[in-house]
Amino acid sequence: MPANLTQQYLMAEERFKAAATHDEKVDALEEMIRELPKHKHTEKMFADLKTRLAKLRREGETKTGGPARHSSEPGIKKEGAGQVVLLGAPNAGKSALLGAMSNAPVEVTEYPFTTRKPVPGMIAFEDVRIQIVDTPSLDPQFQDPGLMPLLRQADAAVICIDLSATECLDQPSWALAALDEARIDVVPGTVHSTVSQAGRTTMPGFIVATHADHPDASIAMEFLADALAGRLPIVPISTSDPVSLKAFARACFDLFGVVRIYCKQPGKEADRDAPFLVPTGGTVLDFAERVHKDFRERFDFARVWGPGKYDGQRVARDYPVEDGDVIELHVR
Ligand SMILES: Nc1nc2c(ncn2[C@@H]2O[C@H](COP(=O)(O)OP(=O)(O)OP(=O)(O)O)[C@@H](O)[C@H]2O)c(=O)[nH]1
Ligand SMILES: [Mg+2]
Repeated sequence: MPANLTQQYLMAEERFKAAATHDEKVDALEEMIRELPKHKHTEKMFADLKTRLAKLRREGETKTGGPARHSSEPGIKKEGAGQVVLLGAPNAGKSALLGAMSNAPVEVTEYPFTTRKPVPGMIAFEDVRIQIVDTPSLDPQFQDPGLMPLLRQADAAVICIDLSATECLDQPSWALAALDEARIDVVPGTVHSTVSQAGRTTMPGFIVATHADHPDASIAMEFLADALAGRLPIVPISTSDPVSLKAFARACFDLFGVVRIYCKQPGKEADRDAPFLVPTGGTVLDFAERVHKDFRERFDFARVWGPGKYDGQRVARDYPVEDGDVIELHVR
């Protein structure tokens, strides 16, 4: 069966042949990859095009002594409770996930290499906003030079794996290998992102398994769990399943290791709009300090409302706070 190349593909190919500069060649080749009909008979062509693109991008890098173009600039300004960078193979569903949960101007297509620069967006977990950054794909043959620097300054990483992809079981190992090469360890739990003396970054994260609505997704999930052997938790999502998206938002929030505390002024209702975030295991004094920098010094006592407490219970400075507590501060 012929490859049945489309007019758009052939035009991109003409553009590639006529390209005079390196950037024009990369642009045209990226378009050829996007426009190539994807089926069994074009698999080899697809692989060849990707190899050519990787080679061209490497050449661009050596000539200019740095990333030629489309590189992710590190340092997206952080907003909300924390910043989570979404990483993953071309077409894994990174942009679709952020698009389903926010107003971020992501581009979603059925073709690989669609996202060319990082796009931040704000998602909600209940009353907390979390910043998610969509990124250009992590490709085994080519890595955007700005991607790992961008990741290093984030609070957490989420690796996107497509449960409907034939190579879904290989995706985690090469994503983790690319991270290892960049001296980044993504670990389960709520560790805060740190850099060791040897220059290795450790940050919390998990795997988000997309396309959970695919007919073979549950069996793929079982194999994926076996392949990961508990190294990272897996959160399955489908962009069409709001319950799974909510679970994703909670999993992101849980990475930050914080609890939500609501401030109440004497004689008034608690301010439920904007909780203060206090590290898990923190005390009333840690909360007081977040309300006002002088309150650590001026703290007298506090009253607490929350599950399992007497309403308005009087507590001292070392009282451990819990998620959802309402606290009224009394200062000298
Ligand atoms: N059915 C289904 N389709 C999905 C899901 N997530 C993503 N897709 C589809 O998968 C395709 C690729 O999604 P993208 O979000 O563009 O993938 P990406 O990882 O951003 O791809 P690049 O930017 O090229 O790296 C699109 O056709 C999406 O509509 C999902 O949960 N279920
Ligand atoms: Mg994308």
